[in-house]
Amino acid sequence: MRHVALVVVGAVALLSWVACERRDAPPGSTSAGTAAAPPAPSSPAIGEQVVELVVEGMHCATCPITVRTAARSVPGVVDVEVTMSPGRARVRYRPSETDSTRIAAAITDSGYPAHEVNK
Ligand SMILES: [Cu+2]
Repeated sequence: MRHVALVVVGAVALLSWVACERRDAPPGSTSAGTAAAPPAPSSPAIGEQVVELVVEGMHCATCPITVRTAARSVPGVVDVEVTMSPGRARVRYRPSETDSTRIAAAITDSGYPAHEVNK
């Protein structure tokens, strides 16, 4: 089963995910400097966009990890936040490399039908 195979990867992903939330910074932004008023955690950088997707069928703790892994596998995706209830994926991506349709398709292909919130 997919879930069993993902346990090890999932544990690592979950740890880095939690650590990432504690840092309140997107991965890769290690620039130290002004301690004052860093940008909000998920605010897109210049040239990036954020799309919120409805994700159906998540039912246990590993499901969001599967969804996140699927979305992150899409070239151009920068960061992904997944919540189980409600089932949502907030995806930050570079529109020069991918689009919301491809991201939704990748999540759908992983077993969780996904579509944009407003579509
Ligand atoms: Cu599950």
